[in-house]
Amino acid sequence: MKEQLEALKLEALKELEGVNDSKSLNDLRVKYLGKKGPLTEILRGMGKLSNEERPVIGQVANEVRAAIGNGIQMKQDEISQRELENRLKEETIDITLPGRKPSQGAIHPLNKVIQDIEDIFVGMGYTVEEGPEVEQDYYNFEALNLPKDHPARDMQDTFYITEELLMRTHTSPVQIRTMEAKKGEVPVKIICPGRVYRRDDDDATHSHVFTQIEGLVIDKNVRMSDLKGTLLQFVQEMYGKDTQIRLRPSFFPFTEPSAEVDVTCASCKGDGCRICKQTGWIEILGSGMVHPRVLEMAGYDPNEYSGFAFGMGVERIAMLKYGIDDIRHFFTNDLRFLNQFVRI
Ligand code: 2NL
Repeated sequence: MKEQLEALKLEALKELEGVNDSKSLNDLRVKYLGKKGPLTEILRGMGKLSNEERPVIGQVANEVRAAIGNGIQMKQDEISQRELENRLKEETIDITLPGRKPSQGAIHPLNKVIQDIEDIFVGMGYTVEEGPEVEQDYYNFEALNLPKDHPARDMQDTFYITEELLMRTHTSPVQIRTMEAKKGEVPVKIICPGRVYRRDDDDATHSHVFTQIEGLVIDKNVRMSDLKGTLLQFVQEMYGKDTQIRLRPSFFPFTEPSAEVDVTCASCKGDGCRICKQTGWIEILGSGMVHPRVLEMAGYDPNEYSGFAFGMGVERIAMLKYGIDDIRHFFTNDLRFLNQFVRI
């Protein structure tokens, strides 16, 4: 029986040498170590052995089983290793193919100018407020001292949605809403950027939708000199330290007095050129002291508080800054235009 077991071991190990894949290896395991295999059969017959023989044969049988088992395990490791190497070889990615270069995006010049203006005013202690583009008649006109029969409130110039709802024509309603929310508290020191809408025929300098930034300061003892100093600081940060301003008397229904603000022409430094129509000055914003009736309607006693306000068209500021000759460029999104602003 001992010889039988040794022969079985040799046969199994010899057959193992020829095995080269997982399936044949498994077949071999079943054949020699399986329930119906010769080793199991021999072990089952152990009961018939004498008491002296049983432990001797038992030990040999265990050794044979261990030897075959080890052989199978070593072969299994060898096959697994080879299969892994084959898979790695097959799945290798060719990283020598040149990548596709992503095209670089850019901040839209209009957004860049909005950010720059916001930064300048935030630096002076202002906060930024936003509000709805679809607005109530009250906030867009009535609260700004523009009653229903006012000539400056031409139906022709406004996109109406209903009798009471319209597309805002300026960002002033955001300022009215902010004042209302603060319930008479001071200081109010805000700028309001946003899209506004006017019924206009589009051309090189007009667009029915454009971007406005308005500013508002309300406190005790706010004077016209505060307005002038603030705007001077703004234009010098925006256009350079040697930029000057001049205020011309003007009229808005929501400010009194009102002033139009010019800056020295950046192209000719004030000498006169085509861009400033030989005047040396370029108009960039409208401004004034908040009308007492506007203060009152928004919940601020005009005998106690005063304020200044200003408004500018961002496209116009951007056109002057970057020498853009047609406002429609901002909305066409032609990449030949936009790509010029990748590094601003
Ligand atoms: C312009 C002129 C201006 C204002 C806007 C304003 C807002 C409130 C009260 C009083 Cl809540 N005024 N805003 C004042 C003066 C001028 O804008 O030419 N914009 C493009």
